[in-house]
Amino acid sequence: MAVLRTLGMIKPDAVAAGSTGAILAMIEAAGLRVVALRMTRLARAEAEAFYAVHSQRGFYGELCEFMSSGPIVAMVLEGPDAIVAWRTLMGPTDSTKAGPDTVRGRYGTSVSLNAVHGSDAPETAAIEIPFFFPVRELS
Ligand code: IDP
Ligand code: MG
Repeated sequence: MAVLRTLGMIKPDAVAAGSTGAILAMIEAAGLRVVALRMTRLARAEAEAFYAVHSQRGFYGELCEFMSSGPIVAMVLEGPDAIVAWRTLMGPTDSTKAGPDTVRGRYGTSVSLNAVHGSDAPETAAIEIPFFFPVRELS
């Protein structure tokens, strides 16, 4: 398995709930290495740009409103097959269908308020990582 990097986010619902530390503990316990980390906020226009791929979906407005509603934690995670490893740990998009050992199963509440984000492919990670982190922060 190749060592890869992926972009993760702890979304406004989970940050507001005080679940940031518990989610980071799950990430580290799973053997993913945190190589960059920042608490920040997305302006509405930044959320729209980050999720532009979903702009034609019915939930796009709701999604961008949610993602710009409060602080988020952005991070770069590294490890063997990190993109799949992080999405497996996250669980499925719909938190109500996520297992108890997944982040969304523990900290998400619905299909929209689902606690975390993860890149879905190497090409996506290659766009999403520099959205948040300059190269000098990624050593
Ligand atoms: P993912 O985060 O599991 O990759 P995507 O399909 O890429 O899921 O959707 C991006 C985000 O949009 C989801 O994480 C969730 O917050 C929101 N979302 C997805 N589907 C729905 C829906 O049917 N209703 C409301 N929000 C949704
Ligand atoms: Mg996605």
